Amino acid sequence: MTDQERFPEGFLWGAATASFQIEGATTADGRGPSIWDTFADLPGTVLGGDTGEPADDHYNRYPEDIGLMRELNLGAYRFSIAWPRVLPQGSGAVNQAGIDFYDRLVDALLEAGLQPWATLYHWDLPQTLQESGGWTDRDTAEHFRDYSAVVAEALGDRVENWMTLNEPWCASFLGHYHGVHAPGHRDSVEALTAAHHLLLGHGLATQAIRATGHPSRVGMAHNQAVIRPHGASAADARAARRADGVRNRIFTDPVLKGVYPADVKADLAEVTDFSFIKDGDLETIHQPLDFLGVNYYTPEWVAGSAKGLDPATVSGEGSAWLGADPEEVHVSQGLPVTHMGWEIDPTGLFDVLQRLAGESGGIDLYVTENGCAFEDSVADDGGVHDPDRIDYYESHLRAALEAVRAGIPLRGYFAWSLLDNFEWAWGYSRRFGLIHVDYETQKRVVKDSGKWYAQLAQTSRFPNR
Ligand code: GCO
Repeated sequence: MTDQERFPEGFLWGAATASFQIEGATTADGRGPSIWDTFADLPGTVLGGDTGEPADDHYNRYPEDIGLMRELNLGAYRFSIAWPRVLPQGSGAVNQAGIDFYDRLVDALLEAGLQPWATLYHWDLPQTLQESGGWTDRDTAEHFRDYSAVVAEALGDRVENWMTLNEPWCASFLGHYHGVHAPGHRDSVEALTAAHHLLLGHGLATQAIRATGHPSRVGMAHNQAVIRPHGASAADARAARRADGVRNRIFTDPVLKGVYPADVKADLAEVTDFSFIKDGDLETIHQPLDFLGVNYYTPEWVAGSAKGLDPATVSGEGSAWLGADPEEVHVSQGLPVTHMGWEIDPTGLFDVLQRLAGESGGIDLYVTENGCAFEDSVADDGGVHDPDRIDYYESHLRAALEAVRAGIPLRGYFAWSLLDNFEWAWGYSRRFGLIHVDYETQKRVVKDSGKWYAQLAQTSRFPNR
C-alpha cells in the first residue's frame, strides 16, 4: 500500500456525540428542562414518542464509554455540554453538580489519553429561555455568552478545543421554519431572527472563551450543504444559487467575512427587513476562528421546477427552503441511500472541504461529523455486522484523503457517532453508532464498523478487507 493511502502523521481520529442524544439523566442532579425535553413530550413530534430518556445513559456510563473509545484507538472525543445542566434556568445560578459532571468527564478523558473537544450548544436550550422567546430573543445570545464563560472558566484549563455552536441552520431553520425540531415553529422571520442571534451568540461566546486567558482554540461545527443544480438550465442554476444563499452563505459569510450576502438579502427582502441586525453585530459575529468544523452527510440537488421530472424524484414543492419560489424543488438522483433516505455521494465531502478551505482563509478544518444510519441488529454470534456502514466510511474517508492530498488543511475526522443515540425527530429508530446500544439493557456492542475504524485510527491506513 503506497503512502498515498495513508493519512498524514498527527491526523486526529475521533468520534462525536451530543448531550441530549446520549446522556439520559434528564432530571438528575439539578438539570433543568431543555426545549428538546418539552418538544419530545408533545404528541407526534418524535417517532415512536421517544424522548431523551434513557438515551445511552452516558451520564452514568461514561467511564465504560471512555473504555470503548480507547478500544477504538480514538485520539479525541467530541461531546456537547448541556446548558440546562450548568444553568438550569438558562441564566443566573450555576448548578455545580452539572459542572461537576463535565469536570469528571474531562478528567476521565484526559486520563485515558483522549483530547476533549467540547461543543457548547448542540440544541438543548434551557426551556426557561424559550419561554421568553428563545433564539428569537436577542437576550438569549447574551445568556449564551454568560453560559459559555461559566463553562470555559471551569473547564478551559483542560479543554483546548471549543465549538460554540453545532449546526446553527438546524437550530434556527429546522426549529423555527420547518418546525420539525424544537421548538417546532413555522415562521420565516422567526427562523431568520433566530439564525442571527445564534451567530451573535457565537461571536459573544468566542470572545468570552478567549477572555478566560486559557490557551483555547475556538471554532464552530457547521453543516454546510452541498447544493447542486439538477440540470443545466438557467432556472436550476438560479435555484441552486438561491438555496445555497439561504442554507449556507447566510451563516458562513457573517462568520467568515463579517457580512450578510447581498443576494440573499435581496432574495429575502419580501420576508424580512433584517432589522434584527444591530450596529456592531457583524463585527461581533466575525471573530477570527482557529478552526472550522465541517459536518457532512449527503449532497442536495435542486431544480427551478418539477416540470418534466419524474414526480417520484421530486420533493419540497411549495416550500423547499426558506424563501424558495413555490415551484422550486429538491430532486433525488436515484443513488443508494442510508436509513435516513440520504443519498450516498462521497464526492460531496471533497467538494465541501474544498469550498470551505477557500472561504476560511487557511485555518484548520476538521470533519466534526460524518457517518450513516443503517438498520443494525446483534447477530446470533453476538456481533453487529454492518458492511454498508464500513463502505460508507471508507468511501468518504477516501474523499477526505483526496482533499488532504490536494493541500486542503484537513487535520482530523470525527465519526458520527460513537454510539447509537437519539436521532432527534426520528427518536431511537435510526442507528448511527460505531457501537450498537441496546436501549433496554444499555449493553454496548462494538460493530464491525467500529473495529474497522479502530484499525484505521491506529495506523491511519485503510484496513484490508
Ligand atoms: C446533525 C447533528 C447530529 C445528528 C447527525 C445525524 O448533524 O444533525 O449534529 O446531532 O444526529 O447529524 O443526523
